[in-house]
Amino acid sequence: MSLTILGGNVSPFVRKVRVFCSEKGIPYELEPINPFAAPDDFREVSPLGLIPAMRDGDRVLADSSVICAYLEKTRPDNPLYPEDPYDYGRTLWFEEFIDGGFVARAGPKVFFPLVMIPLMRRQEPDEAEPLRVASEELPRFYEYLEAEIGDNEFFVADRLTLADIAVASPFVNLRHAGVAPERARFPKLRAFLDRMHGRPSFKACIEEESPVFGKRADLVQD
Ligand SMILES: N[C@@H](CCC(=O)N[C@@H](CS)C(=O)NCC(=O)O)C(=O)O
Repeated sequence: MSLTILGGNVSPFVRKVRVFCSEKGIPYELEPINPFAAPDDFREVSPLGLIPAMRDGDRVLADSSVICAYLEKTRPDNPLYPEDPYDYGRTLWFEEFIDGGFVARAGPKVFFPLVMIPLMRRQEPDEAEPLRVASEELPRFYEYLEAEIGDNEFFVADRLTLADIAVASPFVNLRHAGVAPERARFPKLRAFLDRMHGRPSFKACIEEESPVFGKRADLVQD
């Protein structure tokens, strides 16, 4: 069956699914959808009106977590969910920590005001509040991730899983916004992000997005 992912490339949730497909070797097409100006029939595929959604032959599904879970069952090669029940649970936990906790703050409070609103309104960003959030509210998420990655290469089961993809994805948005965890304070998290963003799966997304969304990326201190 031919797989289509519906959504805009700069969404961390769309990127999560695209990287997941790429790491598993699943071919797909990306159908660009702007969720804020979606065609009328988009809600038939995504009843909440959110991206990503997916078409697989005549099957449709929405939500990045749902889509990844479905793809793992229908295309089991190169598994990205661990077999062990606790490792499996921890993989889902990291996905939730990021999607439900971190992105809920970093997206609307940092990425949108620094990147999306200026692009849409063709104006310079008002930096004060998003940079305050970045320096005062995001570090507690970094602290947890720094402790959890420790000296490991991956978050769970000593191998690449959906947990690593879910964690690394929204940090691409932060990088586009010129924001990253301070290397001196969060060296293990930064090294993890460098490794993940250097994988061909993430690199392809970053190279595709950067010309439009990555104008502030040079502000990130290396
Ligand atoms: N839980 C959903 C979240 C999807 C989501 O929030 N997508 C955003 C883009 S990053 C969206 O479609 N926003 C449009 C809106 O809020 O109307 C998932 O994992 O797919």
